[in-house]
Amino acid sequence: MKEFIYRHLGHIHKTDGTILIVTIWIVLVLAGLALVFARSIRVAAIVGANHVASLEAECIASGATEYVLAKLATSTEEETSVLMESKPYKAMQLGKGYFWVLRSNLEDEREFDYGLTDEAGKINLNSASEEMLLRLPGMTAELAASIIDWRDEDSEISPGGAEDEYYLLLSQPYNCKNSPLETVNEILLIKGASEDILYGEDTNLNSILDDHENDGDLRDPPDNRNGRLDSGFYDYVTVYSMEINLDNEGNQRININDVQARADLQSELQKIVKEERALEIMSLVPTRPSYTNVIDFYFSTGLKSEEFSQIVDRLTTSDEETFPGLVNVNTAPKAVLLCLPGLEESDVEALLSRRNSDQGLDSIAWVAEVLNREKAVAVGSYITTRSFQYSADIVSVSGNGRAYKRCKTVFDMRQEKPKVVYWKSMTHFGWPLNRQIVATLREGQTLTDTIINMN
Ligand SMILES: [Ca+2]
Ligand SMILES: [Ca+2]
Ligand SMILES: [Ca+2]
Ligand SMILES: [Ca+2]
Repeated sequence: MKEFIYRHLGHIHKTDGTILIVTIWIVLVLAGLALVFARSIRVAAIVGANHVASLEAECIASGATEYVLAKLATSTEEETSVLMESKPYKAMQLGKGYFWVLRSNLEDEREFDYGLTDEAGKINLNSASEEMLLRLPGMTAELAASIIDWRDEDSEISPGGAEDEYYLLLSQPYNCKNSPLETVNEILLIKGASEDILYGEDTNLNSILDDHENDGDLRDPPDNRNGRLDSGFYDYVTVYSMEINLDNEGNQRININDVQARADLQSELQKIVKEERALEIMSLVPTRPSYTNVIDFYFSTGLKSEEFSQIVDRLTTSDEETFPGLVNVNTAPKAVLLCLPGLEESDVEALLSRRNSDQGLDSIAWVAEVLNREKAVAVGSYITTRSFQYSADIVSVSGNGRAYKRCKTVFDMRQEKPKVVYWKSMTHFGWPLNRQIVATLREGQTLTDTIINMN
């Protein structure tokens, strides 16, 4: 009996132990599950919050695009310089977030610049001559020749260039385009082109010498660690600049090479000078004129500078409806002016110093005053003082600093209502502004002027 009781008790104890262990396991498993759930809910919450932040940044970027469109739509002819001002494009608050319109500062690689970029202040890859392309910083003879072959209709290979024969033998073959480039980045498809040539050391395209762009091979990109930003020609080229061959009022111009237009030219002259003077000028116009451009007309007829500046907008030497790629001499940076045919460093310096005086720049007449006859006529067919296309490098950030977006948008103002002709996400190039901005927002603080102005 005793034995039986002991055995039974023993059995009871054993069962208790098992229950305890099972209970502990169940508790452990439940606790584990709770932890797993908590974690996955936390992850889901973070993912959700990040998604919301990402949408917020996207909305701010769209808002910024509308803002630029509205600015362009309400600007008048005289106000185009206002468009270039940086103030309205720096840390603009929209909802809880912010946006910037970043502009490459070609003067100083340590300071950010903001505002719209004038596409007419660049060299147009579709209309520039090989000689002009060759003058771009970092351009190679091979690439310049290949750009010409890429855009010309024929299949004749120019020296150093490439047509179908080259492109069809690539491991991923494609045809030579034989028509104009539609985007600047299309250049990367052309023989001899590379991101290295196009962007140089400025791989995040902010025109600032960032730490990783000046540390040699330590971090990407490889750079020469010389303390200077050796950038490519990306900032100096476009495919968008295009102007209409109408005067500032939208009227048809007088083609001074058209024999039929003599009477029109004379009456136009009489609007600005006395009849006697008009006849004097007309006596110098040959019966079959063939002026290279309006600057050629200016020198050939001995017009006075003030006469020329009053009439130049009314004149043309071409029946073409549009001119692709005219360079706006009022906005083009030095490197672009240096690409104009026949100009030397000293000519460009003279142009820049005259331009800085900011007087009488409303027509190309001022260029004819600064350069000698030969040089002025040589550049006369490539220049303008008007711009119809602007681009905006928009950077937006959510109010909590958790997400940002960057996009490049090109606006065309040839019609009454400006329109977007190009849009591309640039977010993959990374956050281009000072990191302190994002860090501050992440800490839940608002941006102070000190942080906004940090470079
Ligand atoms: Ca071709
Ligand atoms: Ca950079
Ligand atoms: Ca590096
Ligand atoms: Ca460098």
